[in-house]
Amino acid sequence: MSEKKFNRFTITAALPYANGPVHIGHLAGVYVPADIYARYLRLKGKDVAFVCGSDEHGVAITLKARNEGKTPKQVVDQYHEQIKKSFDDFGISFDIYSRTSSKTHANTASDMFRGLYEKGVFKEEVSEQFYDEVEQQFLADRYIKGTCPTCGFEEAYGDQCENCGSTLSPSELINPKSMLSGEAPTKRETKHWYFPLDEYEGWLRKWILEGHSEWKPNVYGQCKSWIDSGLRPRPMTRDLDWGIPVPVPDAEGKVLYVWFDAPIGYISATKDWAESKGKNWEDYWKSEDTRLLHFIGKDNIVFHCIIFPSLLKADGDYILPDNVPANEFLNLEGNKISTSRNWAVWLHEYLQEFPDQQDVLRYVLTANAPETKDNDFTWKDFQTRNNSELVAILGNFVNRAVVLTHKYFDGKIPVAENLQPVDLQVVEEIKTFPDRIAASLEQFRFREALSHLMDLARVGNKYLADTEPWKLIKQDSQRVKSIMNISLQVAANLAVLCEPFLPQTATKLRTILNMKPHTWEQAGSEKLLTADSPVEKAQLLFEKIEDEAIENQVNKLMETKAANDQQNTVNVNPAKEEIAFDDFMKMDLRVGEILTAEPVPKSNKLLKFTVDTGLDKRTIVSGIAKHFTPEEMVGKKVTVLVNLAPRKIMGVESQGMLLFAENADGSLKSVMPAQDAENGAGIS
Ligand code: B3M
Ligand code: ZN
Repeated sequence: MSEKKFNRFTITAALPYANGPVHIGHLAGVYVPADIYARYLRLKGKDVAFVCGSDEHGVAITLKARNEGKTPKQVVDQYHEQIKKSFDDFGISFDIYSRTSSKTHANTASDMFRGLYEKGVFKEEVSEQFYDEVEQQFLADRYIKGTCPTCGFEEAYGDQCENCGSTLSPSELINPKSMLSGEAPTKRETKHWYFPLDEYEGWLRKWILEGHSEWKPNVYGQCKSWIDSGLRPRPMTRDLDWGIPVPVPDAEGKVLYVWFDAPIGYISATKDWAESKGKNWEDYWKSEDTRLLHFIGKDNIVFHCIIFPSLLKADGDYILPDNVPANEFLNLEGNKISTSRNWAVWLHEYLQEFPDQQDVLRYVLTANAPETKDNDFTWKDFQTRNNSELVAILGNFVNRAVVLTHKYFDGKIPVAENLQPVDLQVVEEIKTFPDRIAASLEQFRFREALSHLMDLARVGNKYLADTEPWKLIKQDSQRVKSIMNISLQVAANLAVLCEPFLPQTATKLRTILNMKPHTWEQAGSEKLLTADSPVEKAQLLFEKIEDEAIENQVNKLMETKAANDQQNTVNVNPAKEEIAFDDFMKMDLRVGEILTAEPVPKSNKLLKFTVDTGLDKRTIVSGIAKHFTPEEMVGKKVTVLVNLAPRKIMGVESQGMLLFAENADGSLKSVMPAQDAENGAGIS
């Protein structure tokens, strides 16, 4: 497919929900790679529409508004601006950053829905949905919480368990509760418009599984497993009061499903952009010589590869994505990034702490991008990559080339003459880089592309180290002229080729070298800079990051962790139902002392104790082997429930129970009476 001749590119980047700021996971997964690609294409002189915008509908927004005591509109207005600014700050070069609350979008999405409706594509169906009797409204999947049937996590959402990752439907939850009123939801009948995805299965199989085997394995694999497990009709409408009203008769109180309207946001954004540029938007969406690419994270694959293309196909007039280079997830210091748990590096906070160092983050996130598997961001790695790669390799090379030119030649680019084999070899090497980097980019291998770029800086460093101009300058300044010229040409090539990855650095480099922007095709030459023109005084491209700055970041995360843990402990297990005083008095709790302790054979959980209860010495079995060793228990005072009916556990009769405290993470802590409490003393 990619050999096809494309004259135009429509590049989309997932529309972030306007319900929170953006973090490094967003950048690494979607926006940096999309931006690298768009910038690269522009440098190649291609016609590019790079579009994005805020996703402002759906339950993600209404839930946030509810939690913050705001209206959905207040929420999206606030975050839209913040997100837009972060993207700007990090040089994400969208041609337009739009929003799905725009007029153009409401019209585009409504027209699309109506068009499909009039073609008879949708099936109307009445079904039972969860309903909150107190709040008098239907409940979206995300509004229902309950116990996950797979892992037992009690806070699973109706559509997904965030603990084990399984996809759920609300009716699978054990003990479902409405998040609005907290009551158990009832079921009521409601009508919705379904898109018959099942009818597209054959077509999808051909189009993706046969036609797009070049897609990244993680993307292709996910598509295949969806298609193989059978596709079902999907409702394209929802009972909600926030979104685009369903534009057909008998649809009061219903809005378009956010995953119907959001991808259409790409089209409406393109329309607004085209209009402002005097272009025709249809060229970018309906012309076979346009290459449509969706940059997304892995959780959006099914929507962009299966559902949205099927809708476009049903409409009939649109081109389909030629590739969907989805990334996996970026974790942070070993844990999943989580907005609700504040386990993230927020872009606006990063810039407060590392002002003007956008490119460092872009670099690290690209070098460590989760292209084929989930990856981990650590502050230590961030520091190392900055100090030993950006500073030591790229920054150091440019700095030496510029400083020496000033020292020896008054800051004027000297002429290269009588090139020696060592110079010619560098000239030959320079020529290979544009194609090398491009080949990786064309395959969406951004990490590899970036490492090629750094190799060019390495070529420069090695050249200086091999030729040692500082030793030659006294006896052969003519020779040094050539060396400095070639070195600066390497730097100039770096200025062009680093632009997609490190746009801020590219600008700085061009300023230092007094260079106009060049195209990708012009790079690869040892004649980018003209002899005799001046270079500016050296300015450091990157600065060393000290341990202290890194420790601060790590400490900040540790504080977040501590706060989360504390919150967890407070939140564990809601109170049990009330009991009468007499019920409590039935329990005979005593101070006991562990006399002996040993593991129960064939069990990795159980320990068997002899306990002096003051009344007698008896055997008690307790499931604490994962938390305590037998040795550490001997001699300890314990709280014992002595009048619990005897039970046989793994063949051993246990006469009573030892009491422990259980933390939210399941770890057990002793509940120990004071060491001088006497065995047999009653606890009440
Ligand atoms: N807002 C979901 C997400 O942020 C969604 C993407 C829409 S892309 C059309 O994961
Ligand atoms: Zn689960």
